Amino acid sequence: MNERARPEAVSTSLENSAFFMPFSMNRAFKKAPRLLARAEGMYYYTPEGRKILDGTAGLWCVNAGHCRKKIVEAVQKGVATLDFAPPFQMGHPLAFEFADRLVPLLPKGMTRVFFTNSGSESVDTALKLALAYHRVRGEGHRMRLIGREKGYHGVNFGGTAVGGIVGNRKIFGALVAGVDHMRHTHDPTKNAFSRGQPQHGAELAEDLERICQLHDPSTIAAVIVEPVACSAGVYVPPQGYLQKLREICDRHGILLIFDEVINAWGRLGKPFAADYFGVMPDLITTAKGITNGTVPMGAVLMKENLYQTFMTGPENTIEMPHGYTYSAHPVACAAGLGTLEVYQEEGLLTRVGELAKYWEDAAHSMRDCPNVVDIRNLGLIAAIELAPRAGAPGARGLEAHLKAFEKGVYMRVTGDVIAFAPPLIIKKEEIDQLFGTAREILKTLP
Ligand code: PXG
Ligand code: PLP
Repeated sequence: MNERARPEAVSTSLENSAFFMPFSMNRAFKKAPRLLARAEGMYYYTPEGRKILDGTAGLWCVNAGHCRKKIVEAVQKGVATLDFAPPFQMGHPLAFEFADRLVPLLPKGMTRVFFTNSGSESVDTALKLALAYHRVRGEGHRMRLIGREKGYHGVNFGGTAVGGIVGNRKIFGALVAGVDHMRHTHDPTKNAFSRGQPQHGAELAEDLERICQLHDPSTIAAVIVEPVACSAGVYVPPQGYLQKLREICDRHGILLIFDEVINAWGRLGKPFAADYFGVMPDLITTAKGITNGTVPMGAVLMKENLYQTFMTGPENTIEMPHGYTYSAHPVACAAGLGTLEVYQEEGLLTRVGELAKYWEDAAHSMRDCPNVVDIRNLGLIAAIELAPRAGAPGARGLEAHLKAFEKGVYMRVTGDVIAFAPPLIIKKEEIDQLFGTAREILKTLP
């Protein structure tokens, strides 16, 4: 037994814990931890038993609410039946069943599913699929990948490279060659306090045409965007913008990838954002809500023609030399099947349609609070942007986050932007509690 494993060596303080926390202020957190011990429905419970309203669906993933019986039981049964099965050159029934059950929910024309274990893996998988697709078709000269400023596409190399959040990129060197970025679509001078999709900015899609002319379109494999950019601070696409991106991609034979890791699974009131916006990408990356966050899983969804392109060589070759040890993990498939049942029984993939107006009004009622410089919303997503405190950007946002936790609300903060995206089972009273707590905090926050 090593030192750390001995019961007497275990300290109740977290200050010296071995756990290197991801995307966290490790030292500050370990001095003043915020722990969640249990969860049910709309609520987390701390180890002391304090009840915390979940304003962010965990990390934008627990769309059906926490510890749903059907999903828990599906996982329990799944793990007791088949703990693991090798996914390469072997299979298990749930993988095929889950993929086939997903297809009717997908935007029309999307017919094939490649499983991963996270959004980051989905993004890197989709980028590789795009490059390989062109290569297999004899257009291997299409090697460039285009992302967008303020985009978040996870943390693997491809996703970091096409991502557009400076702080997530700058310390990791040159990343992947051949990547370029379009301008972001955020224009507060014209669009501040827009309700839903901003009116101005469709023309920003022309930035893709500029990039095409700079590099020559024949060098570009794919463009990846989040329809609603969530992580960087909730940027809703201007009216007509996504349609224009689609047109430019079509004009030049470029694949369009929608990163719907957050946007999918009912967040906008449709199963997928592609349906909500009426714009069809060639590939969709997703994760999170696919298993209600219960077991890690992601997927890349694709159009039939892409899949068929890979199926053209000799039958005794591996069509896609890519995949993960845990692709289509049986326990994740079980969780996914349980999740789909809950979504369907409760109509959760379209429920937001009924709630969106109430939600929008509640979000925009925050406009008179001190330091609020913008409010953005779509579906069951809202962001309240605060003016940064002089000389201390992010401080006001962080304090709001900490105070909210004290007051029994979990809200996500990125810089000085507060973001809300609760489970889709939220009740109107709970919406009032979320924004009511935020209002109380903002009124007193220096
Ligand atoms: N693409 C998008 C659009 C995402 O939102 C990923 C890829 C990566 O997924 P994984 O499963 O590898 O984390 C995401 C994930 C936040 C936050 O607080 C958002 C994400 C992850 C962690 C935190 O905004 N989005
Ligand atoms: N590194 C090594 C040495 C491996 O053997 C493997 C998988 O077999 C990996 C990385 C990739 O791991 P995963 O398939 O879980 O992504």
